[in-house]
Amino acid sequence: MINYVTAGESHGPQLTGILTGLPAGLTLDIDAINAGLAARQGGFGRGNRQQIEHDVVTVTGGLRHGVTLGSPLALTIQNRDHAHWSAIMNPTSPATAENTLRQVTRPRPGHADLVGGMKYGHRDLRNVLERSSARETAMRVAIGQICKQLLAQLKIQLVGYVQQIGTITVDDAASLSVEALTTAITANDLRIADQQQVAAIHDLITTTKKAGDTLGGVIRVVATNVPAGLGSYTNWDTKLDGQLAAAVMGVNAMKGVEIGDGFAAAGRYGSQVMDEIDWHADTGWSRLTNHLGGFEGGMTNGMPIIIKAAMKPIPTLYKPLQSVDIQTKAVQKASVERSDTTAIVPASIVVESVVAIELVKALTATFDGSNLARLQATLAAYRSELQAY
Ligand code: EPS
Repeated sequence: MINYVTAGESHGPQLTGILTGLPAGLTLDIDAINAGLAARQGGFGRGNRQQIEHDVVTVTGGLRHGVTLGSPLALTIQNRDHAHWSAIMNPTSPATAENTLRQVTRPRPGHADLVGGMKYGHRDLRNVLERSSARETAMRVAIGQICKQLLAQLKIQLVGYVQQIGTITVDDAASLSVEALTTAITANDLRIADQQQVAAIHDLITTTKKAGDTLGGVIRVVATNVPAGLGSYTNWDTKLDGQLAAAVMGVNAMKGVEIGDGFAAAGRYGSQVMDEIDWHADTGWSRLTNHLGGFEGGMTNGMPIIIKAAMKPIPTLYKPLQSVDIQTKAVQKASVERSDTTAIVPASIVVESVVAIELVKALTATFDGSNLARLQATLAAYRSELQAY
C-alpha cells in the first residue's frame, strides 16, 4: 500500500516528500506534475508570495530513466523565498539576536499559532506557523499528481474544482464529465465551471481584499470509473468514505466534508435518497441516480465518487482581530503576516490531490501494487468479474 510523509517549513530551504509503495513501471510525466504545482500557485485572490516562488519538483530517488523502480520516491521542491529568510530560518546555525528577528507573539485567531505554541512549548510562534502554513500543500500536490497519473493508467479520472466562493455559489455543472469539467474550469483563474460568474467573483475578492478581509468557499471533487468494492463495510476503520473524509479534512482550513448529497440527504425521505439499482449486459451494475456519491457501506459502488469540502476563510487578516500577546498578556491586535485573500482555488487542487492519494492507497491495499502492468491486468480481470456478477 502506498504511503507518504512530507517535511519542510514555509520559509525553510525546501519541501521534502517521500512516497512509498508506488508500483514499478510507471513512467512519470514530470511536466504534468509541474503543471499541477503551477496551477496550485495560481488563482485569483493569491498574495505576493507566489510571485517569488516557481514550484518545480526534483526527483532524487525511486526513479530511473523516468520510470518508477518500486522503491521509495524522494521528492523536493525549493522555497525560493528562503533566500530572504536564510538567517532566520537557518536549520543548523545556533540562535542569535540577529537570526531570531521577526518573532511572532500575537497569535492569529483561527490559525494554529496559539494552540501549537501551547502544545509544543514554543515562545516564538513562527515555529508553529512555518509548518502549519499551507506552503506544505505544494508537496501534497506533487505526490497527488503522481497518484493521478497512476489512476489514469488504471482508467480512473478525477478533478477538483471550486463550487462556491464566499457567498457566491457557482453552477456546478454536475452533469459534465471529468474531461468537460477540466476544460471548463481551466478556462478561468477561479477553477469554476461557469464562465459567466467569473467577473462577479473577481469583484467580490477585490472588494474583500480592500476591506482587509478574507474568503472561504466550497470545493467539489468528482472521480469516475472507480471500480466497486474499494474499502470495506467489515470494520469502521476500513470504510473508504471515512478515510477520504479524513484526508480531505486534513487539508489546511477545511471545516466540513460531504459525500454525495451529504447534509441535504438528512432532510429528505429515503425514497428520494437511495439510488435504484440497474444492470446491463454490456456495462454491468449501476445506479439510476447518485445521491450517495458513489458509496454504500463505506465501499465504492462503481458510481462517480462525489466529495465536497467546506473551507473556512484564511485566518490572516490585514484588518486584524483581537489577540493577546503571549509574552506580555496584553490584549492586542493579532499579528499580520503576508497572506492570500482567498486560497480556495489552490485548495481545490490540493483536495483533488489528496483524494487521488487515498484512491491509490485503497487500490494498492486491495490489489498487488508491486508492478504497474500486473496491477492493470489484475484490475481489468476484477472489473470483468464484477460486470458478470
Ligand atoms: C500562508 C501564508 C503565506 C502564503 C502561504 C500560506 O505565506 P507568506 O507569508 O510566505 O506569504 O503565501 O502559502 C504558500 C506559501 C503557498 O505556497 O501556498 C499561511 O500562513 O498558511
